[in-house]
Amino acid sequence: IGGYPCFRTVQETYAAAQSIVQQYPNLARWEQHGRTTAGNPIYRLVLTNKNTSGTKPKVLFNSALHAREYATAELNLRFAEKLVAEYGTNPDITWMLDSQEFYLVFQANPDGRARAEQGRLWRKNVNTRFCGTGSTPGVDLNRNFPFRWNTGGSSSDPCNETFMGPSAGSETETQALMGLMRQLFPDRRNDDLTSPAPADTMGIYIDIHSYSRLNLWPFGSTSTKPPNSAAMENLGRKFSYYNGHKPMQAVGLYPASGGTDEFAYGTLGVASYTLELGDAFFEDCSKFTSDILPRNMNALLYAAKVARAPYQMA
Ligand code: 0X9
Ligand code: ZN
Repeated sequence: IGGYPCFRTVQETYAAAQSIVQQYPNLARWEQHGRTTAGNPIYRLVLTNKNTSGTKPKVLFNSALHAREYATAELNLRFAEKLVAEYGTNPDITWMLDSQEFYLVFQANPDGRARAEQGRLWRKNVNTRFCGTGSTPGVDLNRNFPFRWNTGGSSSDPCNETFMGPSAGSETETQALMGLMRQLFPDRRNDDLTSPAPADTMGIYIDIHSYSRLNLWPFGSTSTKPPNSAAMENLGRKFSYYNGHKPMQAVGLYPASGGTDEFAYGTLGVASYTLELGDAFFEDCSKFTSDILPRNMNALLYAAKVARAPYQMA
C-alpha cells in the first residue's frame, strides 16, 4: 500500500494465500464463503493437517472488517505464514495444525479496502444504496450484526461512519461472516444476556481491529457482564501478558451494538474477542515489524492454544 510497504494489498494478500496453498497442499485450502455488495468474492484460508481426523476445535480470526485498518490483515496473514512455515519443527504449531482447524478471513470487507487503497480513510463497506450520492456511502459492518442490533452506539443516518444498515444482517459481507460462524460454531447459548455457554464449549473467535491497544470481550452494547465472565476476563487478561494491551469489556471503550464479537458470543456462545492493534490506522513499518507484529503474534498463538477449552480458564 502506497507509503506502507509492510501492508500487503487485497490482491497481494490473495496471492500470498494462494502461494501458501500451493506450497503446503497438505495443510491449506483457499475457499470462498460469500460475496461483497459489488459481487466480489470473500475468501478464507483454512489451515489444518488434512491427514488427521477427530473433533477439531475451530479457530476463526477475522480482519480488515473496517477497511482502513491495514495492520489487521497483515498480522492475520503473517500468522498464517508462521503456522505453515513452522509446522513440523515448532511443537505447539505442529500440535495445533494436527488437532485444530484455522479459518483465517484476511479481507472481510474487500470493497471497502479497495477504497482505502485508493487513499481514502475508508471504514464501511461500499453499499451505494446508502448515502450513494454523498462522500461516505455504506454500512458499518461492525454495527450490522444481529445480536442486540440497534440498541445504541450506532447510527441510523446512512452517511454516518457508524451506520447500522436498514436491518440486522442486511449486508452481504455480514451474511458471509455470519454464515461462516454458524458453520463452525454450534449454537450453545440462548440469545439473552444471562444464559452462559456450557463450560465445554469449544472454539475461539477473534476480530482484529485497530487502533488503541486493547483486548476487548463482550458485551459491547451493554455494561452487563457476559454470563461466562470469569473465564472471558481471565482469558482477555492473559492475552494482555502477551501483547501488553489494556484488557476490558468492550463497552468500556464505548457502547456499540451490532458487532461481530457480540454475535459470536451473544448468539452462538463462542469465546470471542476484539483486539485493537497499535496507535494509528497507518503504522510506521518499522514499528509494525518490531513491536505490533511480535506482541500480537504471541497473543494470537496463545488464543489458538486454548481453543479446545476456552471456558476452562476460569
Ligand atoms: O467501534 C468498533 O467497531 C471497534 N473499534 S474501531 O476503532 N476498530 O472501530 C470496537 C468494537 C468493540 N466491540 C463491540 N462494541 N461489540
Ligand atoms: Zn475497527
